[in-house]
Amino acid sequence: MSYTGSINDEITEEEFFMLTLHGFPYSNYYNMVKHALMLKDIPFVEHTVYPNTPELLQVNPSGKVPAMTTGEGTCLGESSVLLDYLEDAYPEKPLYPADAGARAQVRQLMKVAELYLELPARRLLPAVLAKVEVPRATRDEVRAGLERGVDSLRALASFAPWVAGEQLSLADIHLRYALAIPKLVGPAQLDWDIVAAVDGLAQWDALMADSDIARKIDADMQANLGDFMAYVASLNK
Ligand SMILES: N[C@@H](CCC(=O)N[C@@H](CS)C(=O)NCC(=O)O)C(=O)O
Repeated sequence: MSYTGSINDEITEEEFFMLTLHGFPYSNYYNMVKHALMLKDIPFVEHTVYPNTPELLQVNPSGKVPAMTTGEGTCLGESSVLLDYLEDAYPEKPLYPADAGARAQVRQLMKVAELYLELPARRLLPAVLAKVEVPRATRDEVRAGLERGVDSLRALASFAPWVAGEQLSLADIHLRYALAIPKLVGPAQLDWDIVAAVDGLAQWDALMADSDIARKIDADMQANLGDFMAYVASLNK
């Protein structure tokens, strides 16, 4: 299975020597890294490539999106690793607090968003994309799994105005794009709206959407929809 659509699937010489984000703009994990790159004003190029393709496997052995090549010969995978790399390599405009305890709380929010909100909801994503119903037992399991994330978010988030307090942090960026999956599958499969389920989340979500960076990422995402759906269709052939 390999997708060959109207995408730039060759790594150019320019991309090889510049920090490059590999993946596709419909991907929420890709977008959390892209958002951090833009917020930190780091020059980068985007290489559009879909999961598990030979081009992506060259730079990320798991075949998952996103991947990053640093321009100095280092290939990296896993979004949280890419985000930490950016903090280490580009310490100007930090997106973690300086205090160790506050940093750990930001990381805790990121973990909670990934493990207990994004990942349980992702189980329903193929069915939502294919517009088919999921068995009741699976939906109940996912809904129960999401409750852990929602309870954690209610307890940990301060929304004052950012999720971890007065400073915008990686927790905000991570949560915005992790939430994309429960926001999509909740109404479609669970008759449930996560944004309404947590006090303060709707206002925070609107605040996060109200920036030039978020608008650019959302526009790029919509522009990629056709290509992404062609990739999804190619998986079922
Ligand atoms: N743990 C990975 C998850 C990334 C992920 O699931 N990416 C999706 C695209 S949004 C993907 O590559 N899916 C293809 C697959 O799982 O084979 C990360 O944080 O980077």
